[in-house]
Amino acid sequence: IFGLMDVFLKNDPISLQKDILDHVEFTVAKSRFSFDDFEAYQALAHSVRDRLIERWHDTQIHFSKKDPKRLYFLSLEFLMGRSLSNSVINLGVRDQFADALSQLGFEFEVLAEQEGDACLGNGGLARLSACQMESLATLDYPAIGYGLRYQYGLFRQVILDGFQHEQPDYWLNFGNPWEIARIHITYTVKFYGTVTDEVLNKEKYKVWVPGEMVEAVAYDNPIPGYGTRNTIVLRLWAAKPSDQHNMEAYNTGDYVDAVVNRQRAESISSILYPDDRSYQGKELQLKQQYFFVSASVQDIIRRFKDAHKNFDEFPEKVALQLNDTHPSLTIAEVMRVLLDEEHLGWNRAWDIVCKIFSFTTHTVSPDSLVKIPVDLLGSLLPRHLQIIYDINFNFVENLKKMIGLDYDRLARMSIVEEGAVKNIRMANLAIICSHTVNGVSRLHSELLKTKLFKDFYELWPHKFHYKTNGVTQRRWIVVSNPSLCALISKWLGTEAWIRDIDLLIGLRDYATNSELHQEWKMVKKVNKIRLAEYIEAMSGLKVSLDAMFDVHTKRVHEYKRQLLNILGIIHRYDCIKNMNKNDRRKVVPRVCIIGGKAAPGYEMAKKIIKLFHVVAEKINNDNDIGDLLKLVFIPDYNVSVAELVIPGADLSQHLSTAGHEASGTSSMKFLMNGCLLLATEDGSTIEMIEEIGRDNIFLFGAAVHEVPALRKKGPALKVPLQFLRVVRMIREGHFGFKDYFKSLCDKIEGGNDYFLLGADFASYIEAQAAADKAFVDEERWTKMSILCAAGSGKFSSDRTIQEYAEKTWGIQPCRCAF
Ligand code: 26M
Repeated sequence: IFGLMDVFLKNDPISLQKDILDHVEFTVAKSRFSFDDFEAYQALAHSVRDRLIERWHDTQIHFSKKDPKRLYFLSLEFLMGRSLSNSVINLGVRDQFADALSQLGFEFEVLAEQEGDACLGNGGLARLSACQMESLATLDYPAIGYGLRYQYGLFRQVILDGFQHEQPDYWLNFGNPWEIARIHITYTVKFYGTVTDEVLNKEKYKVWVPGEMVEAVAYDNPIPGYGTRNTIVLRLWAAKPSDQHNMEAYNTGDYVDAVVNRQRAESISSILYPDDRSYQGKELQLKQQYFFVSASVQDIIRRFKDAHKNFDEFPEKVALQLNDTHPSLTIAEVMRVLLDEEHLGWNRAWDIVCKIFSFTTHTVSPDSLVKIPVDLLGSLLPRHLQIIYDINFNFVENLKKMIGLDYDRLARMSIVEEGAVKNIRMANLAIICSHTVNGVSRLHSELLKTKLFKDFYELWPHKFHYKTNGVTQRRWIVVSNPSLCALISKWLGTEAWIRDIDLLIGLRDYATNSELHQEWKMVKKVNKIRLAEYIEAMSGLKVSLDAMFDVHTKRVHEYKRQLLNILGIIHRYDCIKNMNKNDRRKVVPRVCIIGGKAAPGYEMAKKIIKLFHVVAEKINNDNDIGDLLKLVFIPDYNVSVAELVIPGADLSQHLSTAGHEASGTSSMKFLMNGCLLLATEDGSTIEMIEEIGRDNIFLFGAAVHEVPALRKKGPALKVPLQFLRVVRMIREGHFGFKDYFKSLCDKIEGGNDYFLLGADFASYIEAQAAADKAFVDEERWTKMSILCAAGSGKFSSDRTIQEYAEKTWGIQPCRCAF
């Protein structure tokens, strides 16, 4: 079954076994006659890594030769998850490795489970970055990702007694075979100090004399494309002490203190900040952002200068993508380097800056726009503050000419927010200096234009665009749902959809084919069994495979309304309790699965997690209920858990109050896996309705334009009696912890219900009933499920990336020969 090509490429089972055993002996340093699963995983990973390195070198050489315009994707967060399965699939050697391993007495799937997740991000934004990197590689774009190599990724969530506790995620403890330390690629990053004037050839220049220096070391993470030799890189920076760090201390003779102090430099890249959605002006976080920015900009400029004599061609060769405002100091840093180090002069430097930046925002809420206190910025980065002031001065002067002396509007648009504490508005800086501002769905873009960035839209309508998010079908079907993958390829008669997702639409032709229905149901069953086994291993709970697996997994946030789900569950429970035996027989059994992390400081989100647990405790132990309703909380939800949960879901919930979810991307993964959606008309859901049709999704709730009026009603807002009843059950201690949940109840009653749970409750319950009704009609359900997957093509990140490449970045594929 293995061809000559495999032998030629040393991808035949014999060569692979030799590689693996060599790594067992020389990399893992174990006897090749005795090693356990984890050691086998390590050796396997290193064999894969060797192949990644080969291809990556070829890709680098090819890019250097062709010198195409490159995309630099700057993000402080990447949620990569595991690498093994994705890598071998994209390299096209999965079956060869599986075969080699089985001859050695190991099972590929078992070894793959040994790998821990790389969780260098919080949620949607970070996982999107990972999907986009994979699509960039697959579509042969010359791109490089830049990020931070946090020692501690996102906290591990542990549930004790129903409460969330956070534990550090020391993911590097057992080594990381997927990175290559580039100890010779280092840059010095400066902090603090003063700015002085200096004269050179009669021109005045600013010189920044730093007070502290830290070294940035590159760690390269190869990202292989699928169906191509191209392998691009995600370069992550780690901080290490600089030899020049605080020389003073050595001179004063305090040697031991000086060495200990040096070590503190490493803290800059030590921890990922958990999303608190309100920037608190933490110095370490700003330091982290600049550390990342400075190292990346030095690397980008060095690479450009290696191939070019001057900066004339810079805008034709470099595109910088800012993933939200977190990396927007890059703008000031590029200005600084071009002015103070390359001596280009303000006009030329500014001209270049205006041509190279594009900015994507991932939020709808004005509160989450990052502001940096001027004092903090001025002390840490004195030269950058000057540059930002200069950019702002020019901007405001020009603006006055265009809009006149409308002081309110000038104040709103200024980069500097005046007030008791002066702040730098990073979003304003990013919009002013970028040629393009992208939203992440059509609805999001409309909200940006009419609300969040209205003033800027009116000034520069041509800057505002959107690229609806997408996810990669390689990870979210091929890796995570092999049975569905095989089924799709069989019915389409080709595997080409793995690179060309539009082909999925071909499944529509078989939407009522009874043979496909049988196979489709089998695939879902296999995945439900896998999920049920996981649930039992984790919680001891046995769940019925006949029940509807109803999944609600995402970061816990009030706007995402996990609370609405819980209230709905209580309502369902209450209804069952009040039924007679006969009616109970008609109830559609459900397994309600919730998973997600709450930010450590987010009190209300943590209460929601606890509420789910107390309700689960009561319902799961109620003998009247049995298999009719079971509640499961999946702890520590992350990428690898998602890969298991999503394929096994019958129904998934996306309940954000309309106008609050910029896009949402998990819904896309569920859709691709033939899971039906119960959702509000928000974010990308609106575009999904267009693709799959209104009949194939359970919609509910107020539409975006109705939300303001509902909110305005306050205490006069009509809410259904059932809603009041379930809230009262919590309030009166039906599930215990009466006092603890008081504030939670207060927040959704008596006109305080900002996210409109009461207003949407009746409609939510109706949509749930519609889902129940559809589920018992197996043929109808299966048809809907097929149509969901068939219509999911638009939501591939391949489409998103192609749009960015063509319309925003101006880059072309640069394919390396096989
Ligand atoms: C803030 C302060 C301190 C530390 C971290 C943060 C922070 C980090 C990430 C704040 C927000 C962060 O991400 C926002 C985010 O994930 N937005 C989501 O982006 C997805 C991809 O575009 C969208 O699908 C979601 O709708 C959007 O909520």
